[in-house]
Amino acid sequence: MDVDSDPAASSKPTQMDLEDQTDTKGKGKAEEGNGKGEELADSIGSLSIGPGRTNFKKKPVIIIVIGMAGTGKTTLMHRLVCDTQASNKRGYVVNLDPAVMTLPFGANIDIRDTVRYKDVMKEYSLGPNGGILTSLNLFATKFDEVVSVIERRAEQLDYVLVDTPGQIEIFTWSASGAIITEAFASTFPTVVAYVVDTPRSTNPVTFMSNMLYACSILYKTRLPLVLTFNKVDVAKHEFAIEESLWTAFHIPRQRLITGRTLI
Ligand SMILES: Nc1nc2c(ncn2[C@@H]2O[C@H](COP(=O)(O)OP(=O)(O)OP(=O)(O)O)[C@@H](O)[C@H]2O)c(=O)[nH]1
Ligand SMILES: [Mg+2]
Repeated sequence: MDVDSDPAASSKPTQMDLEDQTDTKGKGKAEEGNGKGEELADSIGSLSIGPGRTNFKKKPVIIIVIGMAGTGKTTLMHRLVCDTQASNKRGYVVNLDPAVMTLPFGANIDIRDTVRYKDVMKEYSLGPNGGILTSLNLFATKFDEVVSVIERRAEQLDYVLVDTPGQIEIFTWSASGAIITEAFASTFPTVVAYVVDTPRSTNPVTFMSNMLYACSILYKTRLPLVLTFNKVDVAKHEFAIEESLWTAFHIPRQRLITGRTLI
């Protein structure tokens, strides 16, 4: 019988045949893969990702100082300005209080340079609160210019400190307050520093009403909020950092900064 003509022998692949087949298949796949890999590398190369091509820009952190009348916002601002200078940080100061008589620090942007609060009161026959509100509304219409001034200097700045009027509701519940806060928050990392007058908050009722106000600002602005217990040289703040106090009222405790702002 002719061995070569054995159908079984011719159809059964030898070990070598199998290896050859695997090699050829593997090679085929590898070549195919290489082709795809090159294609992928080309398309990645065409994307504008690379060390020299990133367009991430350094942005300053905006700190908006908000608090009830007389809680010490301007004094805290002064301390923050001194602190940034002392620690070689580059700060930029914005005053949004049109009714303040004197500032203990130099403001880079001052609402009083644009809107004269007393003239606004006269022109629109308004009382003091209406005057502040209208001044802020007028200033808010030009706030994109303030943001672009800060944007132009963004690379050279670490912090932008913003003082707000004592009439807290004028800033937190008015359209202008929302426009200003959102304009900042949509362009820069923004934080609210809510100033608490510690001596005036030792009474539980006052304390809770103050904290609820802080919560309303937190939920309205949807920005990180730092509770800043001020005037602790007059009354200690320890009662306020009791964990049980916060959990009992289901109030989100963000971060507490405590310190004396008046030296
Ligand atoms: N003892 C003490 N007094 C302070 C402190 N901070 C501010 N004050 C005093 O509180 C008063 C009000 O301070 P401001 O900084 O003007 O308060 P404000 O919140 O800016 O006031 P408005 O802008 O009018 O709402 C001033 O007499 C300050 O000297 C503090 O840390 N300790
Ligand atoms: Mg002030």
